[in-house]
Amino acid sequence: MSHPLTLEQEQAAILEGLEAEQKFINPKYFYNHHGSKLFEKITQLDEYYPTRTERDILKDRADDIANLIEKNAVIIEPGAGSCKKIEYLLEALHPKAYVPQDVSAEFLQQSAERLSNSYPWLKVVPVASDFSQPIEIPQSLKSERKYVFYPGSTIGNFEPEDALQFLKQMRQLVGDGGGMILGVDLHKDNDVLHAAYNDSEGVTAAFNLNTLSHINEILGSDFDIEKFEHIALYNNEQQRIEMYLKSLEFQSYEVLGRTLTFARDELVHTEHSYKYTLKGIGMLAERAGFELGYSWTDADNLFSVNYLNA
Ligand code: AVJ
Repeated sequence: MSHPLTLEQEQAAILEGLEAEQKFINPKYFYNHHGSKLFEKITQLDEYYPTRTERDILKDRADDIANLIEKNAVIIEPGAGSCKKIEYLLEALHPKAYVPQDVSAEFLQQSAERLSNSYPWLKVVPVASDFSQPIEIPQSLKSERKYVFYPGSTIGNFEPEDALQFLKQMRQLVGDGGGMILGVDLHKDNDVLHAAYNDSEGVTAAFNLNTLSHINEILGSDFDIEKFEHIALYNNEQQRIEMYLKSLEFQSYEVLGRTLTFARDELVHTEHSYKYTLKGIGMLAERAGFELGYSWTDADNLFSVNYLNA
């Protein structure tokens, strides 16, 4: 089941990133309580198109998506959190069971109970586990048709090779005849992307800087968020948003017996958010043992919801 890191292991992993030649902080440190609230705010910004665009595709295309999926199936959602997005599809898909997985056991339990109450006909089977562990499907559901639901372009946070490994795992999980519903943000005009990650209200900046507050809690350090600046730029060649925290001056900190220094203008990497073309999604799907069955997009081709057939 779950294998959370000990505090010492977690501190060591963070320090390793801060002592690397190219300093980095794992993007999972965006999401403490405050960070999750900030992300919620991001999803409501005019400039941040992915969340509302995906929602509209899921709502408008629910019946089309359902046409490709067998009724009374098992829908598995890795990193399901609030379990909100599956609701756009539940009536149309009419699965037998929904298996949301998340690291946060308590939050997951609450979300699962809310869903159970709203959909009395649905069997909700929450699985609290670490992301590094394979998702365990209850024995009683193993022989049913299985589909993975992975919305939000969360796959964009993986390096391409890791995205491939993840899809291969999902392919194995659903088995022959199963499939996957995958939300992926699309490669597009640089200005639109730039605005989405450099919003005028500074919410994304606060979200990025909050990682320092979060790791301060874990390390007992006192990184001064006033002395860092949010940077987000689109790398057109690599088709990814790159986010960094830039040190505004030379800084030195004593952390757990180590001395950490930041040069003026030094960048600490915090996130990659890869954008794909439909062709790229098709190639990735195939390498993972799926075939791209269908892609639904919005009228402006900002975002895609894809059905991958196992
Ligand atoms: C949750 C990973 C999809 O990449 O757009 C939002 C996170 N980072 N603004 C994304 C994020 C900066 C988001 N994902």
